[in-house]
Amino acid sequence: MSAPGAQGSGGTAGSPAISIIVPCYNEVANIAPLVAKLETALEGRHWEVIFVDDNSPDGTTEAVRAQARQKSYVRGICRVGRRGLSSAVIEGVLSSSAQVVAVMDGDQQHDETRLVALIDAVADGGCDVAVGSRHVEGGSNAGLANAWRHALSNGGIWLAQCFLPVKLTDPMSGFFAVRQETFAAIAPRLSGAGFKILLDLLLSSAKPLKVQEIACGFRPRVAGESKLDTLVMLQFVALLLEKFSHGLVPLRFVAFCLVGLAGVGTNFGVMHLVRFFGVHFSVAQAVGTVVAMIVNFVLDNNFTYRDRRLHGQRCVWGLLVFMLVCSIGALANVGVAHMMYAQSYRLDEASLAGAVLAVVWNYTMSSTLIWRPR
Ligand SMILES: Nc1nc2c(ncn2[C@@H]2O[C@H](COP(=O)(O)OP(=O)(O)O)[C@@H](O)[C@H]2O)c(=O)[nH]1
Ligand SMILES: [Mg+2]
Repeated sequence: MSAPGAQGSGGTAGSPAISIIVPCYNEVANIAPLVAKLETALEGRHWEVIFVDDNSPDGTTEAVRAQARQKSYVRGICRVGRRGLSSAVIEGVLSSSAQVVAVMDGDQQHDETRLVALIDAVADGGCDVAVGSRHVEGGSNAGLANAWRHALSNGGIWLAQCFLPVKLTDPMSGFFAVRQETFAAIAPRLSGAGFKILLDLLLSSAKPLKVQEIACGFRPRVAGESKLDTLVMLQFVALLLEKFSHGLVPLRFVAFCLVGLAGVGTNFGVMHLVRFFGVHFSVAQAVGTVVAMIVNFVLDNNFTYRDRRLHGQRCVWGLLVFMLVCSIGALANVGVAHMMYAQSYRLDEASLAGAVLAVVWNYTMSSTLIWRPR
């Protein structure tokens, strides 16, 4: 089989044989240099690059459009009111009609000179996914910002390897190639949350994917900032949990429960603070509950449902509905616990059953009434 997109084989009519999918958020200074690098790396191939930008405030969208106006092989998808690396990649890949897609970061950290090797490894039929690895001989992760990032990366790799059905030295890599139809077939089962789309792909495939690793360097960032934060790390752990439980524990539910725990802590802290000023327990507890609900709403709006975040008036309306939903949840909690206790269940069993019911109720209502999928 000849290389995909080689001139004379793929021709230049119709869609390109290769799509490079680049998720990007606030990468304005990196767009034009990356396109120039791709032009050199993929010379002689019939390719396109698809930037998937989440309406970055720094002008990334305009930078992509400026390139696309001049170059037919540059395309851009701009998502409004959405955030997320993995979901951006999914939409980019699904918008492609190429034979092979390659995913890479938009900050020039991935070594574009390895693209051809990744693409050809997949197109030759030798593997389902070719992964740019920083941990096979010849690879390097020297571009990680500091010792903390190295430790995080190594810890994440170790954790991911415990769950993976295939042997892989760098499951956290964001640089890989795969046949478009392979990705599209797995897409409905992908979790789509967080940063780790390769891991999501490998864990979501019905049959283990054949993987080949290709040594690859990882450069330091030259412009812009990393978007990896605590939430992204939590999303990574939740992704593993979701996949390990075969979808029984959805990622969003794990996040919702974690936020709920923060709410319990808030309620407790505020109640004690208010009591400190000599206020009656019932009043102090009521103040603690209201503050906890507001804190929970803000955390859920920014983390759990970050991709469906409410703004402005919808945010105020959402908070009111959230407080109503949680109040009903709390009543149901007390009611069920009381009923079970009256039927001679043990105190902690009754209390746990009430709490579980309330969490499931709050989660279901929040997901359907407040943060509806758009
Ligand atoms: N569309 C989109 N791209 C994102 C988002 N978060 C990160 N990215 C892009 O994903 C790539 C990797 O992110 P980066 O912050 O560099 O991660 P790091 O290399 O692990 O520090 C970069 O091109 C980012 O611009 C997001 O929420 N939406
Ligand atoms: Mg980066």
